[in-house]
Amino acid sequence: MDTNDTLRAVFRCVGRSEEFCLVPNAFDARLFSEDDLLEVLRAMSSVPSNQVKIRVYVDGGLRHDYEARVLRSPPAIDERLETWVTRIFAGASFGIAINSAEQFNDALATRFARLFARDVDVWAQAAGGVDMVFFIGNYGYTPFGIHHDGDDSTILHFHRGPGDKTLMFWKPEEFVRLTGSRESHFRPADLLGTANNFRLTPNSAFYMPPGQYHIGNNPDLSVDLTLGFSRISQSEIRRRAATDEIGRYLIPAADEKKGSLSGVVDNPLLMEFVEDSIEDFRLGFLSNCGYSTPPVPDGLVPNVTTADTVSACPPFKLYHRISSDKKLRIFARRNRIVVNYRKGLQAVVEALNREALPVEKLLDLASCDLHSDAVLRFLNLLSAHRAIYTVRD
Ligand SMILES: O=C(O)CCC(=O)C(=O)O
Ligand SMILES: [Fe+2]
Repeated sequence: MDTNDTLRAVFRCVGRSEEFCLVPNAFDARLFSEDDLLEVLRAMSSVPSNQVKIRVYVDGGLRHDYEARVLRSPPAIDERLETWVTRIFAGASFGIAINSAEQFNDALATRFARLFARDVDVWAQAAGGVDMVFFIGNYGYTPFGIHHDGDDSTILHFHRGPGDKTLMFWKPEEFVRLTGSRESHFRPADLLGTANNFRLTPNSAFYMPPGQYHIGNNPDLSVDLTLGFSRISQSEIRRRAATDEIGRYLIPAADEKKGSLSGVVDNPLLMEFVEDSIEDFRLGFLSNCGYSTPPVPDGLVPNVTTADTVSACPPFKLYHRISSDKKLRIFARRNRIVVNYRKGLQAVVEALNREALPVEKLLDLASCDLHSDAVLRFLNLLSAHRAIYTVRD
């Protein structure tokens, strides 16, 4: 078996296996290296801070001042992780957790998506979103204690090192018997002898089935990437789809969260609206292989010209549908573009999914009902959202 087959076998556990699966030496730097994390840290520092989900712990405590420091002083272009860590934390024990990291390194997100796109039915197993999370540090025990991530959340670890990580697990009944509670437990030393332990050496892949209490232990500096697949119920899908849709029309006050819609919808018109929203939600989700967040746009400077050849970015595909109001709705990396129906534009979208094509050819395909400037603008929009790229020979 080559490396990719081994890794794909680990992904095939998602939604199918109740057993742990630890594979030492499962991958190498071509899949994921320290450089990928450095890229995430740099990209994070250049987006609005409300788009970043980061927690920074120093000597076991959550520290917003260090969070600001991490975001303000990312690694320089040629700075190594260890040097950066020393610059920021000056030898203190620290931990950084970064959620939704997929948006900050598209090459990395694509490499992982290639591994799970074929084997995980993301709509069935992860409609709650695929979340890429980094755990970085020499924090010892996970600073948020022995915890449970919900019965519907399946997590895979890709442990890069250089330090080892031990992950410790307790069945829920056992945990409650030992601690007298279902709450997180912050004194792991009390329970050490009772855990089921797995040691993740550098480059191990690990599948942890849903539902168990757990904690990590990193005595030495290590970098760990996890992918979480979260299942949600049909009613939760409905609620999220409708909330997403309504949210597009709401301008929340600065101190307010997104609008929310809960409960069963019993108004037929609203129900139709919700069903429509679910279809948009589903296609948007599939266009990003399930990842929760779209990639950070690649600047908005047009770069596709009539001299180029362009391609979709496999395994990501463009999705589209024609709604009852005769709009063409195009889904690209979890962005949505809605335009009046044009046969020519539909032909372009379908062609992009099939093969790499010269832009000239795409302009030809659309020429029945679209001006070439409009097609070029459309291609540049897709390119800015990383849904197509220019093929260089
Ligand atoms: O690596 C850690 O410290 C914690 C990992 C964890 O809680 C998880 O993957 O769900
Ligand atoms: Fe966890």
